[in-house]
Amino acid sequence: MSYELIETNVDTAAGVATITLNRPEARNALSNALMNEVSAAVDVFENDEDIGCIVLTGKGGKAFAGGADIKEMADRTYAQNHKENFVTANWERIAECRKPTIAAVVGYALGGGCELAMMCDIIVAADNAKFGQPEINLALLPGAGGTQRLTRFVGKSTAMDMCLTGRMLNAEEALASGLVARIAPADELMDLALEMGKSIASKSKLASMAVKEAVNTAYETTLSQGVMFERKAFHAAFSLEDAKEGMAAFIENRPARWHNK
Ligand code: DAK
Repeated sequence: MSYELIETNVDTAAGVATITLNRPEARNALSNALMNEVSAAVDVFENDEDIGCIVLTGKGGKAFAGGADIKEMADRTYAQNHKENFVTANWERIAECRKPTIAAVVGYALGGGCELAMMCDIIVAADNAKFGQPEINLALLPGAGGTQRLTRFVGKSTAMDMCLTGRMLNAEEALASGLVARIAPADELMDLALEMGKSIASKSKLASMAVKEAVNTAYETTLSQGVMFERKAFHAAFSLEDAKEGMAAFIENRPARWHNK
């Protein structure tokens, strides 16, 4: 598959695929065409049995993504948004990916860029990262889940601060608030993300998918319903050959060999 606005790379031995947003001259602004390519790449990697984790990053060192492409959006009308239901599937595709995803954020993750990072399962950030929802400065508001996901990550007060004033969180603040899982110097971030991806991909892929589904359920339901979901998933895990293998390998004091069954 060939792309114009993203680059993809697969480390077959590690089981990790990387998608790199590739419009550095526009701070990787998320045009519709670019998002279509991201979506297509996720389709490919989700269906590739050898891939256990997808890393999403941005090229150029200055931005993960500066947001949706403002130049492309500027002439849209309410009627057009309403008619076309301007929440196109390509924006939610990464959130719907069943395999684990990591956003590796160097520089700015603003507006749709922050929203795209939050659609991934884990965010890791360079020490120069800046997260923000500055749509208010355009007299807009976040349109790809920002008000909802950010509030769940950082709480109401910080989400309101960011969305109402446009203030950005730096990497340390993002780490402290729980938006980000780990931070690293900018030139070491991809190594960290790929190492995490390799670690995730080295586990049973079916078990990873079950974990992802269960953690995400915490965002969609009450505690007791979520615990019930987890219990059912836990019970079902015993039907996996991999779970039998994992426990046998522990008892026999040897490395496990996953068959993803
Ligand atoms: N869109 C288009 N072009 C952008 C851009 C963007 N979001 N961000 C940067 N660029 C372009 C700049 O226009 C400039 O282009 P030229 O002038 O060279 O042609 C080039 O990238 C370099 O930008 P700067 O000179 O500004 O670079 P700096 O490093 O000084 O600053 C920056 C980088 C990212 C801090 C700054 O460019 C900036 O503030 N950008 C805008 C940030 C912003 O307001 N983001 C929110 C956009 S609204 C939805 C899905 C998503 C969304 C909504 C709905 N649906 C599916 C319904 C999301 C909305 C948004 O993200």
